[in-house]
Amino acid sequence: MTQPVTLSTAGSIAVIEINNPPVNALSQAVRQGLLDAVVQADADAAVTAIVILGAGRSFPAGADIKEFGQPMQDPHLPDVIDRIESCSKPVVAALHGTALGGGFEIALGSHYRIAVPSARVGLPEIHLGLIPGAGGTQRLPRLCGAAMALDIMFKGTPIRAQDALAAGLIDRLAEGDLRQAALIYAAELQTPRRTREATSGLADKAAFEAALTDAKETARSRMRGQMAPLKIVECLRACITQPFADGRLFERDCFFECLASEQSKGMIHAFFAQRASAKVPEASRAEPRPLNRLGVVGGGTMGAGITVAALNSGLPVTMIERDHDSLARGRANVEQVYDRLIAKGRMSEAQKSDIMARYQGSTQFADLSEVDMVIEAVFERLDVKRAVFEQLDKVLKPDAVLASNTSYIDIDEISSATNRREHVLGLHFFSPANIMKLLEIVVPQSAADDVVATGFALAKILGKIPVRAGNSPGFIGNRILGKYGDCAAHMMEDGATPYEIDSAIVEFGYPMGLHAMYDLAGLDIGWDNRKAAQGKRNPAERYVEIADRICERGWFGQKTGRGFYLYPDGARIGAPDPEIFILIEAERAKKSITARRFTDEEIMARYLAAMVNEACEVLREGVALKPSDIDVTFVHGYGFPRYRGGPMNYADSYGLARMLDDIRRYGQHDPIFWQASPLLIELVASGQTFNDLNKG
Ligand code: T1G
Ligand code: NAD
Repeated sequence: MTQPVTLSTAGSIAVIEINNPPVNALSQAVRQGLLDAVVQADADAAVTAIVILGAGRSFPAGADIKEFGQPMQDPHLPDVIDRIESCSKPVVAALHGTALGGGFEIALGSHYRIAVPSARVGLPEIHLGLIPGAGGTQRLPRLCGAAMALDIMFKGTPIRAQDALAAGLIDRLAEGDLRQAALIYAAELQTPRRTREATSGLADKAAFEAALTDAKETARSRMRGQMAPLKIVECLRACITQPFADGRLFERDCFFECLASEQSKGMIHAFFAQRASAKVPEASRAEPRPLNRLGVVGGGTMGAGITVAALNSGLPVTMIERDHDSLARGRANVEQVYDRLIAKGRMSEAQKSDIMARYQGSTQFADLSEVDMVIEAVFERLDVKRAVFEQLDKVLKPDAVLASNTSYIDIDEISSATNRREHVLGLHFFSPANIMKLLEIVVPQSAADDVVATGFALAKILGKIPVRAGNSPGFIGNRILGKYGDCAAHMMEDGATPYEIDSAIVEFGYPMGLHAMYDLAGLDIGWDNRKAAQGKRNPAERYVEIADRICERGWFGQKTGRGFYLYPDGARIGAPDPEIFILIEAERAKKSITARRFTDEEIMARYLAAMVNEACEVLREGVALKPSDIDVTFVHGYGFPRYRGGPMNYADSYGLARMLDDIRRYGQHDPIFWQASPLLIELVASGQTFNDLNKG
């Protein structure tokens, strides 16, 4: 078995190489190997300096996240790093790939840092509900001050080597081979330089304090309810008020507090769920087809967003619209995104024209004859979509992939308009498509494996988080949204206001409430869908008409200045609308419903029970392959708070038996709506959890 850490010498320089693929995570074996190697090299009189580097694609990308949740084994990383820092000989960390978390903390504990220009460094622990726990909160501010340190730890996004150099976090950029450059650098060095003794970043106390105050406000306003950001602020306060050793111990306590929290468990679950959602049977059975040129039909809200996402990823795009006016609007929708970035100083005119050089617009479907994939985003009407697919069938090359961005329509009803059904799938983006990370890849039975694999390949190119969904009405996300949306409508008709429901949802951790989200997406989409489903609805099932009444008035949300909320003068945040209260009261009166009070707790219990119960049906029917795919869908597409891991992870912590009891209790008043899913009943009976299903 290959040793995860090797020690060799090049002349008088000791080289410690970490080799634990794929990202050199700092597992127990790596920590032990590293400690042993450092002690040995430090004790070796022939050694004048030490270089630490990573084999393969990267310097260590952090602690081994897979070890979290198990008892922490010795040696602990902070102790290993303290030993590196106390070496009597200069230690150089040689960085490439992504030196993140504990990996960057090793670099900060080393005396000197050299990196290839493509390297990136960062402390992304906040994305796992954690704080840097191996000295990062104490060493980083000593080098770059509080403001930059907080920026790095709060954003959690890696910074480029050049920027790290400019901030004094890296001492040199390596030209050519990193190992060679590091050996040359190490040979020049005489003495250790311990970061724990650095003071440059602590000098300006007023600036430090000001940064802490701002950070506290940011934590409260933009990371509402999250523990880790506040703990980071406390650790930086310790950094400037206590000796290094005490600050480091304080950091350790805060780290373990975060590690034990439900929030961290939720975010670690989300980390692995996101990686698991990309592993689908089709992609393991077939290679994707070439994807060098994209076509997009429709330049409206979604077509333009998809075009921007593709252009941003480097793909050339041909957009097709019905007529020249619509095409001009489509191009304007695309350019508007870049013009806003230019206005904010985040893009230059030159960069915009480089990107737009890969854009082509046309009203002729024949101009799609060379594309590898087409994504259709025209009106949500079956007849319009079928007409488009008939034309695509005539002009596309034989191995092109055809995709629809439909929100609800059966993919089979679209693909049957062609003679190449096996080349058709659904690619359901979320608005705004150039921002939202989720991509629901809808797999009809007729789709060929390599077509599905190509959908997942596109997700990787666009930097999207893919989830495989079966071809069932509303797929995973919108189907489940339909259910908890109905639950919210029931509560609204029974006495809760849309604003009370939204405030309970926001309190739970969502960025916005359900009715505010409806107003943002446009109430007309749901209305079109309800009208289309009218004939198919079970007459015995409860139907709330409040939203229909609103739409009948032409109130479609933000785009019409009012919906559930009022948006005076184009406001982006809505205000409660007195007319909505009157409208709801009238609907209650029609059904002789006496309004009653709903607590936030009851609102969320019903809301989440409806969500999870329908999610069980989605699982039972195989529309989703595993519960964690549903978690990924709601965290990255519907605003479910990431620190709760997703609805299925949340349900496991809430207790499936308790949720089943809730559903059965609600079912006493509405047995049709609240039919407990047989899968939920089975899991409770067998004492299993959704996480057991994830493990397969
Ligand atoms: N531990 C264990 N496995 C990891 C891992 C880690 N830190 N990072 C990645 N993997 C696995 C991942 O699950 C996947 O496995 C494979 O590696 C490739 O990853 C003390 C406490 C490095 C930017 O948060 O951000 O240090 O699916 O598909 O898109 O203060 O992975 O193939 O089986 O994501 O090229 C802090 C997390 C830890 C970095 C590469 N570090 N990783 O992205 O590949 S906490 C992080 C990433 C910490 C200290 C604290 C990304 C990446 P599989 P991938 P990628
Ligand atoms: P939109 O009305 O903003 O844009 C539709 C565009 O399609 C219009 O510009 C129209 O000119 C064009 N078009 C219509 N018929 C055409 C044809 N035959 N050939 C070429 N272009 C044609 O609609 P949208 O919101 O972008 O929705 C498009 C699709 O995406 C729908 O299926 C919708 O359900 C789905 N979707 C919408 C959202 C959302 O939040 N808006 C989210 C996900 C999916």
